[in-house]
Amino acid sequence: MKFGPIAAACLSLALSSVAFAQTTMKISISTAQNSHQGVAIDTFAKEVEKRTGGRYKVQTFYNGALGGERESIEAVQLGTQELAFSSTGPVPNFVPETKILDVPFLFRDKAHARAVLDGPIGQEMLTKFDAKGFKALAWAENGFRHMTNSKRDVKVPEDLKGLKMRTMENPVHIAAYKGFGIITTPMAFPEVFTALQQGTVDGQENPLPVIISAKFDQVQKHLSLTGHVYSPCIFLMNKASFDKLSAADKTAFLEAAKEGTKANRARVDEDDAKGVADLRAKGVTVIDNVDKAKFVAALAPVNAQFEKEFGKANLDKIRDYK
Ligand code: EAX
Repeated sequence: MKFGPIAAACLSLALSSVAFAQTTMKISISTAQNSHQGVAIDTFAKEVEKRTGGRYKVQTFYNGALGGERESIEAVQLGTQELAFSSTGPVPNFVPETKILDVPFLFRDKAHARAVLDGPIGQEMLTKFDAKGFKALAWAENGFRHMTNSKRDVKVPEDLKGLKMRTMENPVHIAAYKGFGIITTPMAFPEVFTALQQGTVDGQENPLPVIISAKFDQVQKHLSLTGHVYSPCIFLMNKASFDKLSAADKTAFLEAAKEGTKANRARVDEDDAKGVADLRAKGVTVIDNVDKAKFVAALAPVNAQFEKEFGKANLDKIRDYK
């Protein structure tokens, strides 16, 4: 069929008006695209575009391109960035109710942590974000955090004494690590590799997926599988941006986040399964038989503080959750 010039003009106008119907939003992470966090936002972005019929497109940014986690969360709260995917490290500065999740040795294993977050305790906690200008779309996962440093093997808590360690900007972590005698330096994640390389700090602590994707084996020779804290991640959206969505699109964003979390958790499991062998092959000394009871005992004074701050009953509710 041949189009006359007028028909062709109408067609191109109609097509271009379809193009105008698409809204682009930004989401950022502080790790590389090839990581458990990268796969989370890539899946999320794909699912949003598919589930909204292309009405929404999510532009993905990696490696702290839009700033560290705290800056990105702040930008989402202000509305200068619609979305962020972040560890809960800096989150207590915005939503203090989440602090309890950072208490060391609170979770038995990933299955326990995922069950708590996906169950009533975690779902109720997501509602606390609304009053602070966020829509928390879904919990996701960073993983169990382990200690790395450039100085020495860490087999017992005493080996931590005097180490200069980078920490997240998280009050619970800072108090706990001081309890080990660590000299703590809170720092945004994008600065960590350089700080380790230059020796500004001796070490840091992160889940295997982060240690691997950030290539910390290039600047850290000692890893101890302390698993001292379980670190969730979270999909956050600016509340006003979420509220403007139609009911169907709200569901699309929430479902897309759930798909992102599924892919994220699968990648954490993959990285955890092969991470130690990979790091050993790269010359990292891995202490994989840490006596956790000794590390728990070393934190007894700090834990007494946490029980006062959060309530023993609330901590036990999480600890005992099946
Ligand atoms: O990308 O700041 C941190 O250590 C967090 O684990 C972050 O998610 C790393």
